[in-house]
Amino acid sequence: MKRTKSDKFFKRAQQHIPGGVNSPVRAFKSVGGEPVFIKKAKGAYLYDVDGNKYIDYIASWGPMILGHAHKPVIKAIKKYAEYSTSYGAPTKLEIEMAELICSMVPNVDLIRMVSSGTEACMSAVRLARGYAGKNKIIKFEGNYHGHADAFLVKAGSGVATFNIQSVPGVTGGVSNDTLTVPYNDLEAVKQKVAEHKNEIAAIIIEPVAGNMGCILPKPGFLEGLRKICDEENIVFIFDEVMTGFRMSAGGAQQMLGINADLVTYGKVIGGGLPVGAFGGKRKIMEHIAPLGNVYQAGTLSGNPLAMIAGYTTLKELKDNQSIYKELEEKTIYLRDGMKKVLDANGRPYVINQLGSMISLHYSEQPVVDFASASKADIQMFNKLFHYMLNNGIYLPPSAYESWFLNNALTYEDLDNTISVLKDFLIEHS
Ligand code: KE4
Repeated sequence: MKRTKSDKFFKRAQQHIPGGVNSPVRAFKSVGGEPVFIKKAKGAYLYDVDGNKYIDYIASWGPMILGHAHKPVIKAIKKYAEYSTSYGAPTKLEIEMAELICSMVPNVDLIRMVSSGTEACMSAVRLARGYAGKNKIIKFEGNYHGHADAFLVKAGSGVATFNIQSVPGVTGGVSNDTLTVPYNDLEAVKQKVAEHKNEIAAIIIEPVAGNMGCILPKPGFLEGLRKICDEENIVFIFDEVMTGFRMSAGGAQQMLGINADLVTYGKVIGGGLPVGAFGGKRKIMEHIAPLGNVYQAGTLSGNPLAMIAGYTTLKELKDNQSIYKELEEKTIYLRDGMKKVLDANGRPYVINQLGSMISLHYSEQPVVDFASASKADIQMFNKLFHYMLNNGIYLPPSAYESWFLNNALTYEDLDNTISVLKDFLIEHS
């Protein structure tokens, strides 16, 4: 597959952009090779600057759940762009967005808009600390909550991809207040809580992990965390930046039947424009400025174009919840098709899937936490990544990422993907 223009753009990009990219995971550092520069996208397909077409399993790392350039979203953005792009003053649109979200997700009385998932998670943790009057937080190895200092301790996504054990610039003072335990290990959490009695303000978790590949919570794990938080007066934060509005209209809280105290959102909530949000119980959210003294702010929070893109996306998801069933059926079809060719090939593998989140690991053991995800054959994944890319299928460029399906994918696209996997396995058996 010819990618001469991409290669040329990558060389030029590195003149003025660190690593030639504006987010590290895009750089192909872990899978090797050079990134593809995208010219446009439509539905389930990306088109690069050399005119190559790819079936898209990244969906911009989650947001494009309805497919790229979804007509109602584009139409709404074009309309609102005529009214100017930002005011820095409250608008009716922000009220409608907050009302829509609170009507879709359980257990959120008040919600604050921000411009990224990092901002949402960072603000939720500050709020939990301000509300509880305690300093430490527990996060899980391999979970990624954005690049705020407190989260860059044994994080997933790009931090795991680049195997960065400790991030320069994150001070000991900050990392001392971030306690980490293995995902799915309830006993380890109980022990950590006992070691730090009355010091822990919050437990923050990806209720379905997506930043070390897709990893499901074991039965009873989240329920056990809920019980610990109730008993120990700890704020339970669901990081639903990835799962929110993707697992179901009500996100993981609704799908898994667990109530968090605070929930963070991103990705789908903005329909591809920069939006994050954090929300939860009134008694906690009332500590956020200007109601309370936990300060949080943002010039472009609630930006009208981002709001209308997100509102249009969420409204379609709320009014057509069959989309979630369609997406899950497509993901299960892909899972079962891949299983069939992988079983025929005989090489050990694990596929984790829930809803429209899925990941493939070349592993002989179940992948239930960061340690087991790291033991998988990463090199084999990297070979698969490039084989797929050269055959017009764009997977996330890291073994430590979930794949994201969008509802514009057809069963023909899925069959194509399964067939290319089969060819790969024949060539690499
Ligand atoms: P952003 O600040 O990138 O909008 O969101 C941070 C974040 C928070 N929480 C979860 C569960 C997330 O998955 C993310 C961001 N996800 C990564 C992909 N795994 C973003 C891709 C990137 O870093 O470019």
